[in-house]
Amino acid sequence: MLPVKYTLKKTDGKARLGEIETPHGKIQTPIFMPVGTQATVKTMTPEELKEIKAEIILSNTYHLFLRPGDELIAKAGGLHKFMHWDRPILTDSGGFQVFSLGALRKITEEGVKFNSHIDGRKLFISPEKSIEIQNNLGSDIMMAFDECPPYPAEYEYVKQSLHRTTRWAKRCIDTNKHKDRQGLFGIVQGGVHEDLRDISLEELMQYEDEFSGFAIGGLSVGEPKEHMYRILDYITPKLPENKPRYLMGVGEPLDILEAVSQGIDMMDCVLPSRIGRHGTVFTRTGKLVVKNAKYKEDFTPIDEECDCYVCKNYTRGYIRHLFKANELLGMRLATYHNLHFLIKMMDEIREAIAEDRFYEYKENFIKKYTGEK
Ligand code: PRF
Ligand code: ZN
Repeated sequence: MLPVKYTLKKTDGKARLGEIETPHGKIQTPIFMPVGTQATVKTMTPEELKEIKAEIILSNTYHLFLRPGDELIAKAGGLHKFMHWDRPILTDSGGFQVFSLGALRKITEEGVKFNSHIDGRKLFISPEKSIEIQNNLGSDIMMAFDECPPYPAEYEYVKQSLHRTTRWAKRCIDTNKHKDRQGLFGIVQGGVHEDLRDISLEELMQYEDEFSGFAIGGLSVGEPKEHMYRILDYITPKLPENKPRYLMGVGEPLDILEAVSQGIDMMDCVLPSRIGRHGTVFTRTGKLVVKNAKYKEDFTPIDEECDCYVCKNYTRGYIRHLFKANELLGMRLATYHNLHFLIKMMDEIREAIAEDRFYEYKENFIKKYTGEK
């Protein structure tokens, strides 16, 4: 029996309402997962994450392996205990982070050699090593160690790379020593090519029974939006119906709506917290740069329609002042509101699917968000 179980509760078109059971509790899908790269969702305490109803967070193998080290975290009793978060955690495998951070890296069949972005140390991560680290962290959901080719990339390269990702996935399955308490997701690659996406999925399906879910990787890496939407439309409906479907690294409200309408169940992105720390906030009528001078004497909340702690108690003018004065509270308030915005949006999406009006919800949201008449 796999430790992570998916129940499909209802569909509305291709959109899915479901529930995922993990060793640290249940989560309702479709869901957005805040990112806590360094064993912390930047600026947020776990209590605050619970206040905004975060159900699961994501963390990173690559960063925690480099610092403080997965063995130290194992000594502390695992990642949940170490960071004081008792709800589900998903860990990314390190593949993507090695490729996007390590300037100097060498990929071979065995794994990836790279230099630490912190102190330049020569390091090596293989599929086996990635799973050993994730086993030490004790996450509920582990990701297979994959290669995410850049965009653009040669067709032949993407093809060779996806075959290697399949071989690596098998090695990940064989290494997992906590099959009873840590689920493993396979990652479909293949870039912007339909035929390559088919091959990747078909190869991974040899191990269907060993995977607790399937992710779509290799998107949102700089390709035009139409490519991402085309591939999502093409491949998502082909993923197994009885397992969660996770689109990696996507968190723009409009992309979330598109992904859900193709049948995606899980998403994550650093975007809401990152833009928040730089003074940009989501509102129902689009993003707003609260740092801008035009909000100097604006004593209304970030978003009139938002019922979060920040919008109930603070004004744009005050938050702008905090950013201008380089006060840390500005970053905290903006992050809090942005994460609340996406989590609330997912709540509304689930309610809309339950009531067979998701596509109407999507259309209304887009109209308002983009200012279309
Ligand atoms: N692979 C892994 N993590 C990821 C990606 C991927 O392709 C992406 C692509 N958007 C984000 N995070 N392992
Ligand atoms: Zn708010």
